[in-house]
Amino acid sequence: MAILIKNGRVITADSDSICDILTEGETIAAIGRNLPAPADAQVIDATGKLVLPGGIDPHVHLDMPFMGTFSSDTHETGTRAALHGGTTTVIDFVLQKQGHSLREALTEWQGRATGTAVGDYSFHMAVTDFNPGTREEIKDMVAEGITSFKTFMAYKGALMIDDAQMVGLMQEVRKHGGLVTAHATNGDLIDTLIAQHRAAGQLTPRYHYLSQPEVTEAEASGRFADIANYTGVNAYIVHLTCEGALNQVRRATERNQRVFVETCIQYLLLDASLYGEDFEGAKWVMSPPLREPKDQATLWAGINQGLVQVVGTDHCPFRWEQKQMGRDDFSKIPNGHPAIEHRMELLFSEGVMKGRISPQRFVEVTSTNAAKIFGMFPRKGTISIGADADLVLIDPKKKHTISAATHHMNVDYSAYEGHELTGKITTVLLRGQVAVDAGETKVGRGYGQFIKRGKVSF
Ligand code: DUC
Ligand code: ZN
Ligand code: ZN
Ligand code: ZN
Repeated sequence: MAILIKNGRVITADSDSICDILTEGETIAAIGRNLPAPADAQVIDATGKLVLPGGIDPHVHLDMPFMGTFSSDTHETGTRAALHGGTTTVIDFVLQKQGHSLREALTEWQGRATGTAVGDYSFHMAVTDFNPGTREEIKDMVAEGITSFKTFMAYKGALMIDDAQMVGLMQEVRKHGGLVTAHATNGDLIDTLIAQHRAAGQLTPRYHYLSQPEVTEAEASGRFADIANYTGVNAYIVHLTCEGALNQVRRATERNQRVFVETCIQYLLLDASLYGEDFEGAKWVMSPPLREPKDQATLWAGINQGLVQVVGTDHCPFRWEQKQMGRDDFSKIPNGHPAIEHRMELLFSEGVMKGRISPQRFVEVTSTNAAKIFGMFPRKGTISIGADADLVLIDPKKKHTISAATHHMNVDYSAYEGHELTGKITTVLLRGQVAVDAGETKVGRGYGQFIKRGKVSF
């Protein structure tokens, strides 16, 4: 089966030209002007549209047991929604249970994702209990194509590791050529502030935000960078939100250390004014919380300075009824918000169409950089001969409005309800198949494949 995409403006991280793309089977077979259509080819006219590499969201939590419930998108519903928004590959988090092995956790996640995912997926391994047994399993995970290891510097008692475990993990991961990532916030400091607010009867969602001030993130980001520098491991900070934390990364670059940085779409576009006096703010209770306009400005600048390489989502949706678990106590609100479906269109509209970032920068931060950092390049993350035919067509002029009434995520509210966007994704290909066209899903449950990953190639 071949598909010929004609006359699109084809954009990669290092090129921008009007041309045709021919796919053959699952991959790209030819790129050029006036390519002839093979007899069996489906022809798609992309005149006036942008053609981009399929999006990669390296930070999603699907069907994840967390804070006494499960995130509400399964691997099926979450990857389907992702496809509608041009994200063809996601990297989901496997969570080791403290006192248990990495293998047990991996088997559990494989059980939920295998044969159900609609879009392509991979896994990070979250190491929540680093001990002599876990140490032995690191090489096994790398052999499985799981080359990135997530750490939590917060959520004590469930997910957090201490600095002793962090050093040990980094040393082991370095030996095997992997990458260590961190949810870099100071868990002890946050837990103290939470306890103080609860003791004072300050229980609304706004106190979630006030329990995680900038210092909690800046301190942990600096500590993570320092320990990574000492061990020499490849390091990546997930969901970085604020100026203080990015300044720690800037400081690391001054000693010629490279620390990769991901921010998430919400930290660029939303701010803490959403945490009002009532419970409505629970929609945006996530960790870290939304920040200030000055932090948004720092993050946009960080993208253009090359300090922030990736824009993900930390997609971790909970239905409104699940959010009610924290109706009387902000610390019990399941942390997370839905975004997997709208990352690309939001960033395109607010970033590219408003002139904050170039189309090529857009491709870098939504796809190419994640493919390189997480060991999937050039199979994923670019448009080149032999690469997977994962392609996104955007009509840059088409306007639309985000609403829970029309989204595909399994959650009954939208964090971006009523946001008006310019630029609509019209067609998405995944491995040479039309996966989404004009709002309709064209591939089914189980079409998504597990993507084995290699080493950093950034
Ligand atoms: N933050 C969230 O908001 N949800 C999932 C985990 C996390 O770190
Ligand atoms: Zn080893
Ligand atoms: Zn996190
Ligand atoms: Zn997360």
